[in-house]
Amino acid sequence: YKNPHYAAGRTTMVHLFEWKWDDIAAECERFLGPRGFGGIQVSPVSENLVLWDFQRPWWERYQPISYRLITRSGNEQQFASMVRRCNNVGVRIYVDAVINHMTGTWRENTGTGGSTANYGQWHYPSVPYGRDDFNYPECVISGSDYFCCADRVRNCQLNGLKDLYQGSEYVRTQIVNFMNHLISLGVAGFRIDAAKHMWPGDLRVIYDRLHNLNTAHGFPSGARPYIYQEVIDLGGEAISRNEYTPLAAVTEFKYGMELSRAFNGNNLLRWFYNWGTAWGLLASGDALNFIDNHDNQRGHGAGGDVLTYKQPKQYKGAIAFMLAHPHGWPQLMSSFAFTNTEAGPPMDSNGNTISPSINSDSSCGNGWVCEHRWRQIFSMVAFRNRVGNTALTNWWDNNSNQISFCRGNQGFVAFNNDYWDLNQTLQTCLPAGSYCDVISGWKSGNSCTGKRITVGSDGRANIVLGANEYDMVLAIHTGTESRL
Ligand code: QV4
Ligand code: CA
Repeated sequence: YKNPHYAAGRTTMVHLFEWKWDDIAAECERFLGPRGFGGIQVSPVSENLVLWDFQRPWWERYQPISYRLITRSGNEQQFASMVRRCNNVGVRIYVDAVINHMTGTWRENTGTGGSTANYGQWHYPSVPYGRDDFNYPECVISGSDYFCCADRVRNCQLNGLKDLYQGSEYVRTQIVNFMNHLISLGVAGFRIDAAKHMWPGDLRVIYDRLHNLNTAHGFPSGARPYIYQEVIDLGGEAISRNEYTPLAAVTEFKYGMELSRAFNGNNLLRWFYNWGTAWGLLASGDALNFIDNHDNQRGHGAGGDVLTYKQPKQYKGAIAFMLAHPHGWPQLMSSFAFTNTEAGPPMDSNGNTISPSINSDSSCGNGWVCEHRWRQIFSMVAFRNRVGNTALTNWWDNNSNQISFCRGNQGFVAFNNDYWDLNQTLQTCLPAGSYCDVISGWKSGNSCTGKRITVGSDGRANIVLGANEYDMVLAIHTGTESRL
């Protein structure tokens, strides 16, 4: 369950938060496929409660009312067509599976596909679920429960969301059928929402009943779904993520927190010379790494204090470090712009999501940030694909916030988060030649629109990164996008 089953040479997934299925299919064909992205995490696919009381917040999608595939992102036919079109261009789809609970409010009881529920009666006729399928008697998880009481974290309600009893054979069957239906449609795996709130033993039973990935979508025979479990474990809680790593991969919240702290100027980049398990990170193969996610970019979940698109220079620095560094499987965030932390995606007065528009410079409009279309970010996806499994070597630092390192003889990256310039002759490990920096610009014919770096026969090159430059990163690599 720890292999993302990316198409050959691909390494990175992006969370297209709240995107519609038709728009994702188009984005696979026009951008993500050609640019070498490995996959996409999509927002929850199961029918959810419509919450006009809260002006259709983004979080209504975490309140399932049935397992019908009909949401603001589209219907089942649109979902199936998206998966097919994305797989056809080498981009995998991972579904955010909300299987811990159902809805959490009694004021509204209609779903995005017209299903109804009776929250007070534990009644979800479109599955169907009834009272016996939920943990009972009811209790709600409190803040202190996380530190004392693993059983309450798993058997009580997260935010009052009706808590399913995964120990039941009937409940397991409904969940497994839902997930196997998605596998038959060609998805490559799942994010397990709120995994901490489910018993590892129950999850193991569910995972082991999942079908192999669909060979008609290009997966090798016998391939198991990629599963990454959402467990926020920053230490000190009753539940440890180590209870989940024997099952499948786990979301690594420490990754973005530590890098955000450093790129925010609250820790020195020099200390990252041994970034990895020495810092308490999960083993590389267990980790789904990211800087921000849809929760912590807006103060939900593990909370704020992470870099987001709102601090672009530091954010691009942290993302570049993640993509240049060999540890773990990276995930990028692609957001809609927000000031209100509860607000849903750009929508019309009927609550229909407004599609991103694509500007002439390839950026997005209509309120969509599309971080994945920022050149400094998608160029580093290509960098990571290029350097593959090569080792990190030739770490250099100035005892402060200027660092550089090589990835084998394939790639070189430098960072300057000091308030003074970097101007040094450094070992790039690359074959002698002329390269275009893929951060300040791109290769255009035989010239560079940004910096040109000349690597000598000893592999060394003069590297300049001014403290006041637009970006704090410089990256060069072998392969057509960089080498002249
Ligand atoms: C409110 C009260 C409750 C009360 C309840 C009764 O706060 O005390 O019991 O009403 O009706 C929303 C509201 C929340 C409301 C709840 C039920 O914000 O105030 O409870 O709905 O109506 C997202 C949002 C939540 C949202 C939820 C459901 O973040 O705010 O709750 O969706 O719509 C922990 C977990 C971790 C979790 C994280 C947020 O360990 O697993 O909190 N992260 C995942 C998702 C996240 C999602 C959920 C889990 C739930 O990433 O996006 O929560 O599916 O750290
Ligand atoms: Ca639970």
